[in-house]
Amino acid sequence: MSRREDLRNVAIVAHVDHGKTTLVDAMLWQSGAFREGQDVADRVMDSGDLEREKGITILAKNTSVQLGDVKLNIIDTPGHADFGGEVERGLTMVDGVLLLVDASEGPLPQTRFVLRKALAARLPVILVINKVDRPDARIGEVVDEVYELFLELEADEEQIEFPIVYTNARDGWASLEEGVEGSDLKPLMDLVINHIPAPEHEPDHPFQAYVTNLDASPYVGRLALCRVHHGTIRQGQQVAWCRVDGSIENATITNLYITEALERVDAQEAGPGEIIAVAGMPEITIGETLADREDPRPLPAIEIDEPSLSVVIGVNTSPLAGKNGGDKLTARQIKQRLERELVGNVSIRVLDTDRPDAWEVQGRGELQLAVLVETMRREGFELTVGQPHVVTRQVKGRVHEPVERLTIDTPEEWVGSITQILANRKGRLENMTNHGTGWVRMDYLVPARGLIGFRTEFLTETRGSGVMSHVFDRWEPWAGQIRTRASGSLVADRPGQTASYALQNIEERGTLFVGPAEEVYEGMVVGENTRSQDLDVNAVKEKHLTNIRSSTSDIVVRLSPKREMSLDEALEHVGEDECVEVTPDVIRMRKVHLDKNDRVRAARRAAKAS
Ligand SMILES: Nc1nc2c(ncn2[C@@H]2O[C@H](COP(=O)(O)OP(=O)(O)OP(=O)(O)O)[C@@H](O)[C@H]2O)c(=O)[nH]1
Ligand SMILES: [Mg+2]
Repeated sequence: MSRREDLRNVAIVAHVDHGKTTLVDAMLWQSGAFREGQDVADRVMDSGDLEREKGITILAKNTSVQLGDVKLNIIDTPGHADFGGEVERGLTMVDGVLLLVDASEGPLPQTRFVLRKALAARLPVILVINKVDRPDARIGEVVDEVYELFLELEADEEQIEFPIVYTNARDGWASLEEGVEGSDLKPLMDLVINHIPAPEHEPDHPFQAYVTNLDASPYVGRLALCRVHHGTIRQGQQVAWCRVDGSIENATITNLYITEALERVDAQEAGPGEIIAVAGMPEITIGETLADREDPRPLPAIEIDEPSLSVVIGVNTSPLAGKNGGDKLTARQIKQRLERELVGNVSIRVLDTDRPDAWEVQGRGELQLAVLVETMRREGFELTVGQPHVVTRQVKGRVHEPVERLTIDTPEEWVGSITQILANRKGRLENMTNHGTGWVRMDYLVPARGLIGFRTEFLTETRGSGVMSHVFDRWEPWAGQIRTRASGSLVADRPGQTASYALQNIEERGTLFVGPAEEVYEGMVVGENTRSQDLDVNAVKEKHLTNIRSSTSDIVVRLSPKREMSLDEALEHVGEDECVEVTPDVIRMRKVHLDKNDRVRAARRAAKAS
């Protein structure tokens, strides 16, 4: 085996918001990737529209910095559990990881997930304790918790001997000693070069590169992002393209790029260990291998975790379809768009349903599916999206369902009520730690089903102060019936424009999702009923006019502000017999069956079936 001592490939992995992208930013600045005074956005790697809006990373991206003679390729991965597929793929490109842990929050569910994957791939780990500047930092405890996590994940001795570095990514410094402030990130960069192994390759091995990601260029079309494992590739070269279906085709590398800081630059050739982007194969997809024409050796496909949640996405069937800004309304357009998504997004699946205008889309979680729907909505699609369901599978003849690991941080006073709610949702308390700060951390295993709609209830219960996160953990036998939402819906009983007077009466029943002068239709959910059953309401009734007509009487009506629901919230909220109408302008919740009689009939059928 030979080593490329002039190269290092590392991925940054962590729970959401622990500071990965901020650290990459600081590394880019300090390695001179930008000119002094250059206008660079904060967290420049989070370049997608939705990424900037939500303040989270959604797609893994690679960048590089030059440290003396060594080129360091860095893969910034998303920390949100729903995008775990991106992390799993990112890990196949690198020779080690920086495991980032927030100095106050400590290891959380996604920390466990990414560490488990890194250990399984036998990648060396550098522990980065970030945000050491936080006033509530508890560095010593957090380090202990990380050791415990390694033990729980059955790391062997070699793996447990990881170096630790303490950082303040926001101010851009690292230190090898706890409690000692550093001046720059050099200690971290040196550690990376010394501890992360240089890429290894066999000098006589025929060329082999593995496709782990896709991108598109307006000039050359589809780009395949690959890690070269062995051999060298040149611009214009003929290669064997080993496809996922097992076939092997000839292809020409029309363009070859490597990454320098944030730029993709033309390269004449690239050698073993390098991360490259190539063009020339419009249908290339993730998991394929580029190999030597004379001696093609495909690499085995990476196994990534199965989807655990599904939603049905179909054409907008509401009476207001086409009136809210959408220009992509047909089943054919939706189908083509979903097929396109499949190409670059290996952690989702699309299945046919018994309807020609709706498809079942499976993914890792509500946010991942919501991001897809949100992206489509911005492209001008109108859709009907059903309630999320868990994906089940048969194991030894028994139905199994996904179980999630849930971590909750909450002020002490709400522990009782949260325990109660999670017991109803079939959660099992695994561990409870009282930090002595008035806050308690609880670790649960809960069927994924039990978490649908939980976030809203949890936030209401803790007056918005609680923090929760969860990630897929295992498959377990079906846990039996779970009743998730305690409240019913307030359902409009006729179409028209909402009137303040009518809404004022309805408001006494619960919370409104609509304000005055909004278009509604029969079967649309206009609010949440405090009671558990649904209630049909007239939201368009005008005040009965008296003889003396007062034009101001309507204005005097004071309504509490309606509850605005984002797409993810709406998806969490809707019940079994409800769905979400998604258009570029508005998001509405509605009954699957809009007509009252149909609804009653469907409910009777459902009751009989269960
Ligand atoms: N106090 C403090 N805040 C930090 C530090 N590093 C990052 N942050 C803040 O933490 C927040 C999240 O930072 P990101 O870099 O987006 O975190 P991330 O890990 O990339 O998040 P995801 O990609 O969504 O998983 C931002 O508001 C940062 O400013 C730090 O060292 N100290
Ligand atoms: Mg990030």
